[in-house]
Amino acid sequence: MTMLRPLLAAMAAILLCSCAKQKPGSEFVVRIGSVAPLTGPQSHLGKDNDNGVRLAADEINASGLVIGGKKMSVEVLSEDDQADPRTATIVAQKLVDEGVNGIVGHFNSGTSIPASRIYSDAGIPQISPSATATTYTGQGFETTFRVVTNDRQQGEALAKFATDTLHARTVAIIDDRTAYGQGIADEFEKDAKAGGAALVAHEFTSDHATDFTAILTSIKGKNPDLVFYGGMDAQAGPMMKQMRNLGMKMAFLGADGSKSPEFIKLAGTAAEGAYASAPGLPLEKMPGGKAFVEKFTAKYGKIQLYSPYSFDATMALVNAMKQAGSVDPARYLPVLSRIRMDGVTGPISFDRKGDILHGAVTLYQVRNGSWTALP
Ligand code: ABU
Repeated sequence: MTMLRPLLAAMAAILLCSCAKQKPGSEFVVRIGSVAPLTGPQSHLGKDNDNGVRLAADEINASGLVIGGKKMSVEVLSEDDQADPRTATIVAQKLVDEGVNGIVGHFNSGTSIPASRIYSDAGIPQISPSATATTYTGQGFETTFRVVTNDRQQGEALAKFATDTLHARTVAIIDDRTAYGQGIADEFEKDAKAGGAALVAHEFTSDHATDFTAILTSIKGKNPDLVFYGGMDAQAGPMMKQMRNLGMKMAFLGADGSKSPEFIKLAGTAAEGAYASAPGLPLEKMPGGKAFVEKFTAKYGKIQLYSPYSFDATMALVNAMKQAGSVDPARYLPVLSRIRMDGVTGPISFDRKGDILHGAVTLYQVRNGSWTALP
């Protein structure tokens, strides 16, 4: 079946003919699907991703796009998957039926994974700017890529930081049972134990919860050196606040889902001192970071998390189309898999699974009300 996949994908692409549509004038349109939660508790993160795609499309269109000798423009088709796996498959099929040429998304691992089968069956390249769960690129699909470091690397860096830098000897873990939250928590747990830390509790919540008093009270009784949370800022912020309200003074460590300005807003003064990781370099150290911040903030306001990556994902799709001289997924997919490109976030190229090559991880702490990169 794995051997047949590329063939089936190519056949599906020909049948669906995701070629450029022509406008009433003479210009052709490249359609890029941008999928993220645009409503609900993660909408600030989803809109951030979507705005990164739109900024890239505006830049491409302003500079004049020619592919295979034809003047083209990029049209962004934004869809709201509500961070919900089932909704994700519905909007993925809708975009396939609309004949998109490529996908930037989805935002969440839990939505990117089920949607990736639909894009694979249709032969449409998908680059997630933010889904970090290892499963996403572990399914053997030729069409599945990401421009962020995965949770194997992130979990390892987090555990090493917990045991070697913070000298945590006992840890408690909470996760939200999503593909991302559970995945990163399991990676952290494995490596923290290997690093000599004892697990005193592993508790579960959901990506809709707001009250963590019961599980925090139970963890408080076990008095760990550190609490690790695998999940998103909408839960991590209130959780941090409730921890401090309960008099829990131990270190709080999250991963990229916690590392947003929204976390600080939700946790208030309790955010001070919290730790989190994020894939890649800090914005100020990204090769195109300074220029990106200026352009993005002027148009959309504060960067939340992954808009530089959704910008790069869009550029990677279009650069592959330019190099292939075609917007036909079957023609540009092989070029995308071998692409070498200097992005805002750093060099973009993929390994055989579709993971970014040479991905970094950075640790941060909230200091004086902002996330500050640690040396
Ligand atoms: N990587 C954190 C946010 C998105 C996700 O992987 O679910």
